[in-house]
Amino acid sequence: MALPNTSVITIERFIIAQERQFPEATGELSNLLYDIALGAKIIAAAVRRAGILEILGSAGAVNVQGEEQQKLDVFANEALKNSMGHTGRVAVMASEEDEELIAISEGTPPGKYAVLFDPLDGSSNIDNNNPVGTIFSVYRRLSMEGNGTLKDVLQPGRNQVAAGYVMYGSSVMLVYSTGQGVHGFTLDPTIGEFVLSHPSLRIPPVGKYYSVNESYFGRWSRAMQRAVRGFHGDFPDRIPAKNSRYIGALVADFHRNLVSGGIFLYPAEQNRPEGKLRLCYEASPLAFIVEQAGGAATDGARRILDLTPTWLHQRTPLVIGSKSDVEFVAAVLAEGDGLPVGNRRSSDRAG
Ligand code: FDP
Repeated sequence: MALPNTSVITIERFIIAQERQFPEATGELSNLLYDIALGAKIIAAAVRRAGILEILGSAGAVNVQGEEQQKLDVFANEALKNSMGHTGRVAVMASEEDEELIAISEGTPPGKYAVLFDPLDGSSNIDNNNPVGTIFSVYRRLSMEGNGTLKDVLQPGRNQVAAGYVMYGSSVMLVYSTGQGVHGFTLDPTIGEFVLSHPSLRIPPVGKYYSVNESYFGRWSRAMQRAVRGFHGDFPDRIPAKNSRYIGALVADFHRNLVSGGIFLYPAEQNRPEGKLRLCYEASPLAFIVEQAGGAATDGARRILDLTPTWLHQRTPLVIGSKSDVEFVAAVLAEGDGLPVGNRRSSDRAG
C-alpha cells in the first residue's frame, strides 16, 4: 500500500509562508483565514451527512443524539459565526442569512477585520446531492473603535484584503486570495487538513464554457440575448462557440470556469431587474478572486469591484469569468437593444 506523502503543504503552512513575505504582518489575517477554514471543515462534515439525514429523515426530524435537525444553511451560518465570533480578530460580520449586521460575541474584544459571508450558497442543490458552497469576503475595518459598523461592511470590493470560497463537491475545496494570486486547497479527509492542490490558479483568457440559466432567455434584454447567441456560435467572426454548462450553484459553476476557462452570467431579467445575486456576499468576493486569477467581472458594464454597496443585501447582475469573454459581453451590451437579437444560423432556420 502506498503511504501518504509526508511533505504536504497544509493551508496553515501555506498561509504562514505567505505572511512571512510581509514582515509587518501581525498574523491576524492568517489566523482569521484559518478560523474560516475550520468553519468550512465543520460545514463540510455536516454537508456530507446531509444526504443520509435526508434519507433517515423519514424516522422524524431528530438526529441520532436526539437533537432536532437543523436546516443546513442555518447550521452553516452558525458554524461560521462561531468559528470567528470569539477570536478577537473580527470587528463585525454580515451574512446572507441575517437581515442585520452580526455583532461579535459579548465579552470578546473587537478585532480589525469585517467579514461577510454566504454560508451555504446554492442551498437548493442539497436536496439533490449536488454541490453547494460557502463564499467569504474580508475587509479591514474603517471605523476606529468599538464594535464594527455598517460602514465597515459596505465598502467597494476593491478594498477586500481577502476573499474565497469553499466548494462541497465530490471533494471539498477551499480557494482563496489575499491579493497575491489565487490558491486552491483540497480537504484530505484522512488527515482532516486542507492541502495545497491548485497553487497560483490562472483563468484562461478565452473560456470553453458559458454558464447561464437560459430558461430566462425571453426575459433578458435584446442585447443580452445577442451576447448569449454569440456563445451559441452565431457570431463566429467575433467569438468562437462555447459549450454550455449550468449547475445552478454559483460556487460550482464559477469554480469550473475558473479552472477550465469560461463565463458565468446572471443577468437582469424582467422579473428581477437587479439580477438575483448579492453584491456583498457573492459578486464582490468572486470578482476579487477572478481578477486575481487574470479574469474579469462586471455587472454588464461596470467593474464589480468598483461598486459601493448601499445596503447589505443589494443585488447585482453578474458577468464573470475569462477576460475576453466578459469583454465580449460588455461590448455587445454597449451596442444596446436596437440591433436584432442575432443572425440565426441556417441550421437553426431550417428547423
Ligand atoms: P440558490 O438559489 O440555490 O441558493 O445565490 C443563489 C443561487 O442558488 C446561486 O448559487 C445560483 O447560481 C443561482 O442562485 C441559481 O439561480 P436560478 O435557479 O435562478 O438559475
